[in-house]
Amino acid sequence: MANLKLRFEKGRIYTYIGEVVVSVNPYRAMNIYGRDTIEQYKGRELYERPPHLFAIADAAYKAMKRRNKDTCIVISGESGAGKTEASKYIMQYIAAITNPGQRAEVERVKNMLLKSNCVLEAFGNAKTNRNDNSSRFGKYMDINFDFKGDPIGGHINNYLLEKSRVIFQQEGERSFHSFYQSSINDGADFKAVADAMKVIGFTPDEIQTVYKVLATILHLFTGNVLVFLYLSPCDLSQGNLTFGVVAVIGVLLATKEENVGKALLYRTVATGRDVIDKQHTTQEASYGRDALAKAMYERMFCWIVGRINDVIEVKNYDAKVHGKNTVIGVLDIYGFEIFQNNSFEQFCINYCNEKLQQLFIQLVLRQEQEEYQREGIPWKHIDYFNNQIIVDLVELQHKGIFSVLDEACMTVGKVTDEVFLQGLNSKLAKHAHYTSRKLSPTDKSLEFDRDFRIRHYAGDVVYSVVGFIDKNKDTLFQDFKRLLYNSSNPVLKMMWPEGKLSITEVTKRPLTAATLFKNSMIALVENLACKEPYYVRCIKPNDVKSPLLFEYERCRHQVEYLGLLENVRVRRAGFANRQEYPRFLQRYKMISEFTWPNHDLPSDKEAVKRLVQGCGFEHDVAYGKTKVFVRTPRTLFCLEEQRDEMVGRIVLFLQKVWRGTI
Ligand code: AD9
Ligand code: MG
Repeated sequence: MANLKLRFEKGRIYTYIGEVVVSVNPYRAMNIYGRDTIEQYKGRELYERPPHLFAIADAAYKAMKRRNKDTCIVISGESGAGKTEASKYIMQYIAAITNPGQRAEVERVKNMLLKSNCVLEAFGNAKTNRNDNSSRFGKYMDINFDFKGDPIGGHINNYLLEKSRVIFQQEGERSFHSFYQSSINDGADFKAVADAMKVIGFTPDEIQTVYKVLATILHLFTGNVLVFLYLSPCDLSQGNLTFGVVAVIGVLLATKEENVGKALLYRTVATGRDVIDKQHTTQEASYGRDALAKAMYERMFCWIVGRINDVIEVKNYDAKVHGKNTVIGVLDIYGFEIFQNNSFEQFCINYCNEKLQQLFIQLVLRQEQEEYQREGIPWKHIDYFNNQIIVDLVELQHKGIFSVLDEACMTVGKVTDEVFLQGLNSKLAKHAHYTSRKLSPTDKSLEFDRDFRIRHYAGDVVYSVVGFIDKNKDTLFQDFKRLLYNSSNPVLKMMWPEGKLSITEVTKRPLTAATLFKNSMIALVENLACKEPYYVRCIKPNDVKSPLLFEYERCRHQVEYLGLLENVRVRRAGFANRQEYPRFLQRYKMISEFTWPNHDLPSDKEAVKRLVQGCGFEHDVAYGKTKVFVRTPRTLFCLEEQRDEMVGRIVLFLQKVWRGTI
């Protein structure tokens, strides 16, 4: 903590724990990402330069290029800690160090990858009370490289967009940036997004359709549609539709005005052979309108991601000709968050963070242990808090919160959020990480039939069950799907293929939002686990976005729950640095007479032993099968200093030789 604080105050926002970069959000522009800094890190080993994101990016790149490994960079930390910014710097670094041959196709791919950020942020980020540019979706981007180490394509996976933001925002928050980029303040951003979309290759029709969808959503929430929903349906049947807004929506969606009106007020249902129009209650109608707005936005967002993927995907790659195609994956998700009111979305976001924390525990400890075993170095186990218990609480089959929620949603008849809460209370009463008011009657922070609390790895969060059932079922009336599918705008039609089904065709019950999200998280973790991981752990120094304030307690809490203490302990009990023998020799052979300029010992391992003995560092070093392990960084710095000195002397000597003075 003292170290992080001191470094933060000196503007050194990055610190290593082994190969993990800890980053403290500086909340000010730092002059450490320019071309000159990039040059300093390019091709260097991690410990040769001060801690930096670029060093991690370079390490991942080198592992990919030298050893043909698929790698991933996992960026985690709570909301506003700096994950998205870090992911962008990493991408910029990779773009800057690749393609020395300036191949046009590679330049194109790089440009697309960088430009896609701007578009995705416009549609998937929003101002929240934690972060002015908060990611409201999870993003995992693979960058594919050819055998030369140049980017040849990529792929983006997006995870659960917080679409409810389209219809409701907490006080002080905004909807997605895209809705404001036509106003004065966001004008410049609008232009950047419009340009980026053009560069990526969205056609003018596609771009127009995107704006039409945004406009439709705005119109759905103007007073007129609210009034409209209270009107007598006979106005509709008599063709009395004088309500401008519905007409406008008709034009925007390239469909008939009366069809829009009808879809908002009626539901077409098949009863046996008959097809009838059933009129909505006011409540149903307003539910339908909200669902329409959310679904249109989400569908459009996924479509945008899909279009970007079309453009960046690797084409014409023949592994037989070009060698293995390797990837670096960059993960930037929504961080752990606690708001005044926490709902289904926060629950999913926080569960996602639990999953990633679990992965960190497994990989950082497992990898370390495996390496010691492989190399035959003695190792004693270090204890840590394992959050698997919370992951299970959420995702376990039959017993977990998602299962209880799905069960409640399957119940026939009227299901309420309270029924769901009762289900939780009866199944989870004994769980150490779960409480509700019913189980803890005197706890005033919880409401009786509304709240439950989870003790997350990163802190306690009270969730309101209100809306869980609806958000999980995520129903959109078929009528809307048909309405959009039957639009004469081909782009819009394409977004809604399932609208093709006729009224009498029975559709399978779709998977619930929770199940879809759970499955996507499990797949994500599997994907990350089979790559060589690099970690960036972001810390938010204060809640007021100040560049000066290092709130000690706030940071201490994050250091603790991110598992950085255990991380430090593992590193301390283990070895700060390890290098393969030939590599170690190559770097330090000039500091020993036994190894300079070449050694005549039976193996590089023996030579390294001689070198280390000569320097008097045996007590701090262990010899594995293929690698030498150095316990403390100080030893490494000593070696580096001696090396620098020797290199200086050698240069002087050579200069003299050249001048003929020797
Ligand atoms: V969330 O979980 O998506 O809500 P992030 O992604 O962790 O969150 P983000 O990267 O968006 O946080 O950072 C929040 C803000 O902190 C940025 O908008 C910047 O104003 C500020 N920030 C973060 N990192 C840096 C940096 N390296 N240099 C300067 C930074 N400012
Ligand atoms: Mg973010």
